[in-house]
Amino acid sequence: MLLNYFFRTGIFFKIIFSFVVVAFIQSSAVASEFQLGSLTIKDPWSRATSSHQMSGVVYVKIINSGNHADRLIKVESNRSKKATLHDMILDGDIIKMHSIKNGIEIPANSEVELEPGAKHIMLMGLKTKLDRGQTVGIALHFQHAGLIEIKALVFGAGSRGPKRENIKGGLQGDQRKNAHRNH
Ligand SMILES: [Cu+2]
Repeated sequence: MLLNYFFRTGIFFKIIFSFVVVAFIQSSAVASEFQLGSLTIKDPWSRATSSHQMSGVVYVKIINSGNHADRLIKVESNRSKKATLHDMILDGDIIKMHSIKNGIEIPANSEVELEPGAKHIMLMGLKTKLDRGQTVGIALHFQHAGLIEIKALVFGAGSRGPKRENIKGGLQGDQRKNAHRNH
């Protein structure tokens, strides 16, 4: 029997192993770069939420390699009832969050990073909680470049993002100190 021969020679296990390797490479290589005309959408990420949290947050870097400015005017998500663009401002000693009315400008030949403590995408009215390792579908609407759908990878609750943490790793050092911050 052919199958018996494979078992005896170990080829069977080699084939299975190569499938496992391919599956692993595919799952760990979650696309972190998306292209829309001269815009590059890089490393979109989110944070895990607990079941009583009604809102979530998404961060992303947007690089404009073109000679014309563009503007992120609207966001949507498959994981929440509503998604909005938010910024943080210091009001006395208190950091407050407010929605951005006219969108976020992406100047020509430059980049804008939505990151903790600054501009972010707010997911309002989460349909289900966000778990680490999941992805959040986000639609970004640009004034000139149009629409692109991206996937943001969910990191741990107190994560400072892909630059600072492996998806499988826990909180470390100052990540832990910042863990109470939601934005
Ligand atoms: Cu917010």
